[in-house]
Amino acid sequence: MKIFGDSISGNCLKVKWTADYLGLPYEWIETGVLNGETRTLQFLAVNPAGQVPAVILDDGRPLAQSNAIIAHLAEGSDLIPDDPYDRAKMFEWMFWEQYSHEPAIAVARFARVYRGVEPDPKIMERGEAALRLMEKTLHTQAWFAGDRLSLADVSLVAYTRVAHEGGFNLAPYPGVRGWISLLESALGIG
Ligand SMILES: N[C@@H](CCC(=O)N[C@@H](CS)C(=O)NCC(=O)O)C(=O)O
Repeated sequence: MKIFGDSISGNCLKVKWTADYLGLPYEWIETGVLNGETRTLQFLAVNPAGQVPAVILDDGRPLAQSNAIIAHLAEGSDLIPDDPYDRAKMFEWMFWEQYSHEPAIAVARFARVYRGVEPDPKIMERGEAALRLMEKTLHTQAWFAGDRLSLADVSLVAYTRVAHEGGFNLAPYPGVRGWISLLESALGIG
């Protein structure tokens, strides 16, 4: 498998961490979002949307969208709960991550770290709301879906662990900080 990714991107790291956790062999092809490498004709043939991550599977078929890729890689593994309700909860959090978490927390980080500008205050409010919901959830459970590590955690931790780079203070979220440490050891990262 070939993974096209930019190492600065949490969406791309989700794919790397999932492949590493599952022991899947791959070739990482560093594809920069800041230097136009996602817009070359060669890369657009892999993902016409011009975004990383994208993979070319062993049989030659391409796949994009971080959460779709990790769902495919983890098919049949312990990263996807067997129980249908827990599995649906996993997807619930992964869809929420893409609509209500990543567009605030990753976008704030991109603005501050890579564009050198202060994020829109509305983005910061949205990010705080996402962190509050995660904190509340983690008061009553250790993992986001079921009773063990799943793709919901992998997906959510990617940008949560670097939320401070976007200007979010994680001090008021002890549950989130504890969960990040748990994830970092479970995935062997950080
Ligand atoms: N929803 C997509 C987001 C992909 C995305 O926005 N990728 C960014 C890097 S994190 C990118 O490739 N940006 C370059 C561009 O849009 O030109 C996913 O989860 O994979």
